[in-house]
This record gives sequence, C-alpha cells and structure tokens, in this order.
Amino acid sequence: MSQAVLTEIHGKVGLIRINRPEAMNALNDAVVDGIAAAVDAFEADENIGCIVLTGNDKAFAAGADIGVMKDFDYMQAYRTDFITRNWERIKTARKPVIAAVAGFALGGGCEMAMMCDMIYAADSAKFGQPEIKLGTLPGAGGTQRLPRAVGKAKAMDLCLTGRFMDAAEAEQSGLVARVIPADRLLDETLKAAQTIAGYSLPVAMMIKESINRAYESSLNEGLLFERRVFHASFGLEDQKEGMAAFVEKRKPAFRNR
Ligand code: DAK
Repeated sequence: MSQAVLTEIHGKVGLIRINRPEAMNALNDAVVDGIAAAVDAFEADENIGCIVLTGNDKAFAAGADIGVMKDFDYMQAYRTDFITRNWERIKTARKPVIAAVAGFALGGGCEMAMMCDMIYAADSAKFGQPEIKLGTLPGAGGTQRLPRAVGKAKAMDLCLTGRFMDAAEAEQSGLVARVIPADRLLDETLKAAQTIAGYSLPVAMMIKESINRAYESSLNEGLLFERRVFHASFGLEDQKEGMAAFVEKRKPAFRNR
C-alpha cells in the first residue's frame, strides 16, 4: 500500500504531500496521523524554517473520508475522538505553514487549508463546505474560520448551499493570499517558503504568533501583545544583525537567535 503522506525537504522548507489520489485525497486516520507526524518532524528539525502542505493537481483534499464516517454513531465518534486527535497539529505548529491548494479543497480539506497560516491557490482550485449535502455540518472549523476569512454573508452562502467557490472568488473574498497558474503552484509556493525560511526563524514565529493574536483578542489586547513581542525582538542577535547589515549595505546572515 502506498504511503498516505509523503515528505520532502527543499532547502530550508519541509514539504508535506497528501497522497491518496485514488480517493481525491480524502482524509482518513492514516493521512491525518501522517500530517501530524510530518509537522512534528519539521518542527523539530532546526534546518527547517517553513512548512508547505499540498495535495495533487486534482485535489488538495476532498474532505474527510465519507466511507469511514458513514456508519459512525455519536458514542463511537465521541469516545474515539474521531479525527479530532491530530487535526489541530497544524494549528499548533509554531513555524509558518503554507497550504498550496490545487483542485478540490472541500469539507475537511477546506478546513485543513484554513488551519494553515495562509493559502496559495492554483487557478484550478475549488473551495467548499458541502457537508450540508451529506446531512451534516462542517466539524473542523468551517463555520468559524470561514466567516472570519470571507465574512458572514459568503460563509453562510457556501455552507448553506454547499456550492463551490473558484480560486478567483476565493482571492477576492480574502480566503487565499495568491492565485498562481496551476503548473507553477508548487514552484512559486516553495519560492515564497524559501524566502520566509531565509529570515530569522524566531522573528517569523513572533510575527505569526502576533497575527494569530488578532483572532483571539480585542484590538487593544492584540496591540499590547504586539508591542511586548516587538520590544522582545530587541533581545535577538538577529535584530542586531539585520539592522547592522542594512546600515553596512550588506546581506544579513541570520542565525535564528
Ligand atoms: N471521502 C471518500 N472518498 C471520496 C471523497 C471523500 N470525501 N471524495 C471523493 N472520494 C472518492 C470517490 O468516492 C471516488 O472513489 P471511487 O468511486 O473511484 O472508488 C474517487 O474519490 C473519485 O471521486 P469522483 O469519482 O466523485 O470524482 P469527481 O471528479 O466526479 O468528483 C468531487 C470530485 C470532489 C466533487 C466528489 O468526489 C465529491 O463531491 N466528493 C465529496 C466531497 C465532500 O462532500 N466533502 C465533504 C466530506 S465531509 C472533523 C473534521 C473534519 C470533518 C468532520 C469532522 N472533526 C475534527 C471532528 C469533515 C467532514 C467532511 O469533510
């Protein structure tokens, strides 16, 4: 049997590929466990400064595996902590994580992409929360993260009609950071990830943490958090190096401390 998740290292970037092409990359335990294990490994690897999560050209992931879920009852789903266990591992990653989405990102696939720090979409990408067609609702953040990304009106429209949204609409509405021609998606995403990984890792982590604070706090609390982290950045060797390099008109050599 082929591995449900493949990993590669490209310079300072860890790439995770969901690999169930026969099932449109539907997310089962093997996939979600594999993603979590890969995130663990890349987080622990000091050489890695950014993580990219992708699928194939047809699907990022067409949702949780419907065949696995269909006969579950409440007690079984609750007691086995059904696919909740490892789903949040992406969310807890401290290094930046980019989702590179081509083809379908539906249901749990769309939710998993939204757990990443940002989404780069191929022009072939299609996003949706079609759970209503299956007699259920988004269960991994779709009703919460989607309205924060695209606003209440469009989130209601997508979740209640189950329709798909193409890459252009996803970019217009703020779900995705960039749309890239499908044949260049991975190259362009890896290029951006290498850029991020070339900066000071603790600074990238501080920026990620500060932006995520914007979703968890009032504006004043968020600004206070940002100010404290900003002040703390003056304790970094990389801040001394970055500013000295600018003044001396040379490239900085960040050492992640
Ligand atoms: N699960 C299982 N198999 C799937 C699948 C899925 N979600 N999506 C596609 N496949 C399989 C198809 O059954 C088919 O298998 P074979 O018949 O060849 O064996 C193969 O992939 C190719 O699919 P199609 O023949 O359907 O291909 P088409 O190009 O015609 O259509 C499609 C592609 C993506 C539009 C269509 O397959 C489709 O509508 N798929 C289902 C999309 C969907 O409803 N997704 C939402 C699933 S519910 C939670 C976390 C997450 C969730 C819940 C809880 N917790 C943390 C608690 C998430 C729930 C969901 O995602």
